[in-house]
Amino acid sequence: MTSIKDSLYSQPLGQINSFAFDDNVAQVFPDMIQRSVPGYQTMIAAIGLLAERFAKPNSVCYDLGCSLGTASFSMRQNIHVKNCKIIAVDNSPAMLAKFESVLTAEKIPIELQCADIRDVEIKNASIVVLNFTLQFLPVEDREKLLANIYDGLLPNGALIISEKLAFDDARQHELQIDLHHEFKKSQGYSDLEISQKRTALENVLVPETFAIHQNRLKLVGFNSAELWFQYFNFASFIALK
Ligand code: GEK
Repeated sequence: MTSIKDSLYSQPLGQINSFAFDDNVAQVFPDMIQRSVPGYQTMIAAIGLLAERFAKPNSVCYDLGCSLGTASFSMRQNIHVKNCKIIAVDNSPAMLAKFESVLTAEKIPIELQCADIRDVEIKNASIVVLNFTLQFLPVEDREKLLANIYDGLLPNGALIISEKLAFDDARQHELQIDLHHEFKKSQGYSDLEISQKRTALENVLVPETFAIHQNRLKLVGFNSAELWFQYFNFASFIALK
């Protein structure tokens, strides 16, 4: 998807509002996520490979917090089984409008739902993807969502979660944040952009440690949850039912 360059935080802002997935963000989103999330393309490509492996005939693949649909398209490209559909959910009308504008009818249909992922019923799922979405839910709502996903997954189904991580050790935590900022600088973001965006995301994106994620996944029933990718404080894990 072609994208306008993200310069939303390039000028000094008198007041920095909390980050929201509005029209301005949707316009620049492909550029923003690509230059902000180390390894984003690698994770998207792997979601395709995982969908190829886990998607079952006559089942549903969910992309929760789909934004412009990059993970959905990667899944669709790689699913070869019959009678499978993708349900892509987001509560940002701006994101879904852009997603819809590039959506074509193909063998594996992609159904868009404008809804809060906390209200979506997960049913007959062979694979569920939360690619950088869980981090935006209040911490107290995360367990219920994951329990709902676990219940809706078929036996041997997979949940893929990608998240920004926190670290228990203070030195490591600071180091990883600093390395991420270096990554953003290498992608052309200025110190001002990095610092204003960080303020906007305060209390909106709440990272947790991998141990917390892993314990929660086990608590709701997943008997196996492991990291498959990490680049500084950005990681992706697979939980198996
Ligand atoms: C990708 N997965 O490109 N209900 C529904 N959607 C939500 C909710 C919620 N409660 N909270 C946040 N969102 C995508 C990238 S972006 C990640 C995901 C990022 C949506 C929000 O509107 C946004 O589109 C998405 O989750 C998070 O693979 O920007 O760092």
